[in-house]
Amino acid sequence: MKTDEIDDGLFGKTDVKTRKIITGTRKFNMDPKKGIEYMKENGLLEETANDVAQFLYKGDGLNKTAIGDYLGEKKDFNIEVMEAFVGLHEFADMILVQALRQFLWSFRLPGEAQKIDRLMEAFAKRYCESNPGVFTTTDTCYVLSFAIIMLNTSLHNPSVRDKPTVERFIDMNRGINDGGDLPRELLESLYESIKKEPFKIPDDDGNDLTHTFFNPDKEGWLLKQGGRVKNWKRRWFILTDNCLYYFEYTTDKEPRGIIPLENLSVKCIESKESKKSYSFELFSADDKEVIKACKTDKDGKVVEGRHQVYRMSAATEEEREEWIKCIRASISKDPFYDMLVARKKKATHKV
Ligand code: 4IP
Repeated sequence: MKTDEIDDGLFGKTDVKTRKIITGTRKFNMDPKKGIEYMKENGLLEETANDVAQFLYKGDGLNKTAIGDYLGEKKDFNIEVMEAFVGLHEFADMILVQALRQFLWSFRLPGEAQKIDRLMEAFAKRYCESNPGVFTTTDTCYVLSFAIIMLNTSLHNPSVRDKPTVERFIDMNRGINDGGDLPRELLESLYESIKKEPFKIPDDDGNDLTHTFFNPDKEGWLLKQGGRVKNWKRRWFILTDNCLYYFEYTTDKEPRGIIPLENLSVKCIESKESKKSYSFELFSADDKEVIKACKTDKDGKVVEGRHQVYRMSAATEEEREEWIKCIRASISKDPFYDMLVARKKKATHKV
């Protein structure tokens, strides 16, 4: 029967195509570059950045971490695709939080500082083009976007106890509109939106935006060994803003010591090397040097620390692992903070 034959033919053809799409999607999710190559070779995608961007934007069956990895690559073609991808987002008449929600839902933001920077720069540019007159410069939009993401962490991460008020949020963003202030109503509406509803991010594997790349904040009791006198003291430690603060009591306002983590590394210490169990150590590349840190001496004076290494001991293996993980995350996000600080200075004219 003729009709059946045609149907069969079409069906057969579609089947092959569908199978190829499924294979391409699987390949993409395992290795984005290979997936795209496969799609191109099989005529499922054209060679243009626009076509690839459309495919990623549609995202059928694609893993959002893989999309983020592909978009974050530094190669010229990937950057072109990334720009086209950002251009497919419609942000006109959206307040910044809405636009950010939409954008951060379309792929998983990669963890590397340079990649985050490129993607967020493109986002800020697109938002400003679609909403002329809201911000004076792209830098303002960029800086405010991160202020919002950090606000999301502070308001919704249970380990951050000190929840910022709307007034603090407004204060933190003073001067970022090319040296001037943003309208109060705008900042209030952004604050309220985040307070009411935290960001949702794709592929939720427990690492949502309140945990990844910002404030892997942690606090808790640890034993700390002295610098010159090697005795052990129980201290309350707080990890925040790439610094470790330690206090005598949880309620103390002033820390006994502050250890900036910049240029330091952390490692696990085997029990045979330390009298204390579950120990770990902060050390610098040059282990003969004294680590840059400050402490309060017996008379209450702030003096420089005298440690070549800082050795700490946790109560359990899990606690030790958690501290090491959080300290490492805090150290590795550092270049990103530097970039953000530089941009904020530009936006507030403090360069
Ligand atoms: C002190 O011993 C404490 O362990 C201090 O810790 C430590 O300073 C001192 O190291 C060490 O001598 P005593 O209490 O017996 O004097 P904390 O300040 O937490 O009480 P760090 O630098 O570890 O804070 P040195 O390097 O100052 O001697």
